[in-house]
Order: sequence, then C-alpha cells, then structure tokens
Amino acid sequence: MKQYLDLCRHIMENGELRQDRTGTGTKSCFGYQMRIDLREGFPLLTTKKVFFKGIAEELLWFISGSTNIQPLVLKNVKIWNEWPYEKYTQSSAYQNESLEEFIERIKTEDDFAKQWGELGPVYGHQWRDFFGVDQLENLIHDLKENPFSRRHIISAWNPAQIKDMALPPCHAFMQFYVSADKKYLSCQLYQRSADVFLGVPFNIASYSLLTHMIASVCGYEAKEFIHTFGDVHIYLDHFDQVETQLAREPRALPKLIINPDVKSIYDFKYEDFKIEGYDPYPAIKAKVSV
Ligand code: UFP
Repeated sequence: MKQYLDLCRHIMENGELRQDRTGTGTKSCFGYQMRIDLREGFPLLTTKKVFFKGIAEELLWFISGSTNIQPLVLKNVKIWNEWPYEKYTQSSAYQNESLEEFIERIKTEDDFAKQWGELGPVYGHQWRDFFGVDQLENLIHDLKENPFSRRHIISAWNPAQIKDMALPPCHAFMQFYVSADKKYLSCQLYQRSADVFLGVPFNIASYSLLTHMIASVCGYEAKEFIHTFGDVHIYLDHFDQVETQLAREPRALPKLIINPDVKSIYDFKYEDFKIEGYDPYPAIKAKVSV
C-alpha cells in the first residue's frame, strides 16, 4: 500500500530521534494523515504478510466487551500477551515461568486467567461500557436513525480510568460519516501513538474491517478510512525491517467479503469474513517494545 510506504519514508526522512517510555528509542514525527479508499481493495499490507485472523479476532473481542486475554489466547492470538506477562513477572506470584508457560496457564486455569489475564478497562470495556454508556450500540443506532449527525463518535480515551489500563488506548477516538446520498460510510481514527512497523499495519486493517462491518449492518457501503496520527514513530530496532519493506514493490490489494446475512454487529464470527486474492511478500520479524 503506497500510503503506508509513504508514511515510512516520511518518518525516515523527517523524523526526530527521541527517547521513549520503553527505552528503545524512536524516530518520530508529530501529526500525519493517510486517506485510504476502501473501495479500491482491503488495505492489508502486501509488502509483508499480515496476520488477518489475529486482527479480526481482536476486533471481535473488542466488540464483545472483553478485556481478558483468555478468549484471545484460546484462539491462538498472541498480540496482547506481553503486557500481562510483564506485570506477572514483576509480582510475587511469579515462579520463573516463560511467556509460553504463562500463556499455557492462562489457557487452562480459569482462576489464574481471571487474576493475571486481565488488562483493565481497555478498548472493549470503553466501547461497550464507558461509565455505563454502550458507545457501540448508540453509534449503530444513530448511524441508522440520524445519519447526518456530527456526533458519531466512540472514545476509548477515558481519563478517569487510564491508570487502571495495561496500556492507555493508542487508537483513542473514532468518528463516522455518512455520505449525502446515504450510500457510503467513512471512518476517521485519531491514533495518539503509533508504532509504524508493528502496530500500524494492524490498526489500518482493524479499523477498515470495523468500517466494513458497521457499514454492512447499517445498510451502507464502506468508503474511506482516514487515519490521523499524533506521535507516529519507527523504533530504532525496526530500521532494517522498514528498509526491507521499502525495497518491495506493493502488489494488488486483496478483497474483503463479509457475510451479508449478519444483521447485528455482535453476531459476527471470524468465519463471516473472507480475504480473497491476498498475495503478500513474506512476513518480517521484529521485536516489540513493551
Ligand atoms: N501501539 C500501536 N498500535 C496499537 C497499540 C500500541 O502502534 O494498537 F496498542 C504502539 C504505539 C507505541 C506503543 O509504540 O505501542 C505504546 O506506547 P505508549 O503508551 O508509550 O505510547
């Protein structure tokens, strides 16, 4: 995807070297925007293989309102594992388990999962229960009943609960927009902090999928995903990987097919999504900074 490679180039050329919370260090810019036309194909990167199943399962998990990693690890989705493990290793309960052993305990011991698999009131909680408000339910209702409203918003940024979250929301605030002819739905996301190599390919695909899902249950077609960034950065230990990607010529985007029989946003399952014609270059490994 050209817009993504442009973003990588922009940071490599214009970013400033900065220290960051994780201690790894980044090259970073402040403020950037990408516009992605979802009618041209589904924006799953082709310059490296991106794990769509993980993205879809995480999104379904957000929609379900869950904030415990157990349902995700039971589906072999590992993206949230580092955070609870890090917390566990710093506790007095830690018995020198490896990450794999920790995850095995989360899978098989419900009480252990309840205690150590919990991430606090992260995305799923805020989307579905922001101090009692089901933002997702309200959004879908309003998109159908009052399409031209300028208040189609979901905020995961709940300042009163930041301190209780494993990670303060990165993709923090989204707004939706129905076209004047009531045919199309667009989404804009504000992402306060973005790991361009590891996080952003996931974030693009996740919000694009969400836009398609919401459009489908509201009777619209997905039009545009607008991705607006705050601190958008490349970690210093991802430079080689980014260069590898920049040397690859993007291929045609795949297509997303959504089961049209699903009428409620809560009823989607992974099997209701099909990605057709995805022909990426091989995956590229990189270390995640926790
Ligand atoms: N990050 C993303 N996307 C996500 C997510 C995290 O890019 O969906 F959950 C990255 C951004 C940053 C780090 O590098 O994780 C969060 O650190 P901080 O809270 O210090 O911004």
